Amino acid sequence: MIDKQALYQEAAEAIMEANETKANEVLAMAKEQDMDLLDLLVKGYSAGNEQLGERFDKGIISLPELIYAAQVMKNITDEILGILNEKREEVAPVRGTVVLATVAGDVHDIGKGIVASTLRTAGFKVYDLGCEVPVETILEKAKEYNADIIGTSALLTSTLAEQKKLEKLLVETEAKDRFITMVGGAPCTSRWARKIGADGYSENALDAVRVAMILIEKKKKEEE
Ligand code: B12
Repeated sequence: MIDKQALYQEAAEAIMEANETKANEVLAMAKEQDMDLLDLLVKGYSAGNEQLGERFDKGIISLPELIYAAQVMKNITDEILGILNEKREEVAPVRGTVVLATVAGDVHDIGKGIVASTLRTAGFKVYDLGCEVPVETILEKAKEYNADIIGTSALLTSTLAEQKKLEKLLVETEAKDRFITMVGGAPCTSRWARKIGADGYSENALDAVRVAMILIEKKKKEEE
């Protein structure tokens, strides 16, 4: 029996070393021991990803190295989210419908994928529109799927403005009252959310579930 913390550490190291083989070996061990894979993703691989960002920030690693390691992170994230999706049983009744997207000009989609997964686990129906999605498409899809919540992810300071653009579009098209909006991504803060008129913000995927539930309940009460 391998210690959980040791496996989290191995997972983090696999990402920092951009070692796909090691990343897969850790996942295989975790599966064998029937570990919670979402925990492994958040506390293990993602922790390594965070440290990777810090190293890139400090100039310790170059952009090609970041791209390579990020691909390992992306592959293992997709693998884990795939397993979790397969395992997930339909939870009835559905708590609400969420449309999620990374905004236009932004390719960062690892965090959004994790948010999609935790929301699904909590019983939300989630439509993940992918990355680099223009606000017009986000709104169109939210209407098509009759979403309760629109969640946008932005990882670049330059693409944060898209979240503001969405709020503006919602007001201009008189759709603001119809949808709850949530924003996230590393440069995002609760202050930013308040400033642009978004209804909710969360720093991580677990908190996103808590915030989504509170906002849905609040909306239901208002509609009663
Ligand atoms: C991995 C990575 C990449 C990968 C992305 C791969 C992918 N498929 O996603 C690659 C290598 C492609 C990449 C490219 C670039 N990157 Co980059 N990248 C990162 C890195 C290291 C990690 C991001 C990540 O995945 N974090 C892990 C996840 C789990 O965390 P998260 O995304 O924050 O998500 C969590 C929360 O924010 C929240 N959340 C996220 N979304 C949402 C949405 C909602 C609705 C809610 C409620 C919550 C929520 O929950 C998530 C889970 O807990 C960050 C550094 C960092 N520390 O953020 C830089 C970083 C974001 N990148 C940066 C830069 C500059 C770039 C490039 C411009 C580099 C370049 N010169 O080309 C390009 C941009 C390309 C583009 N047009 O988008 C900068 C941004 C600086 C800035 N302030 O604008 C950072 C901060 C690195 C740095 N310190 O300089 N990058």
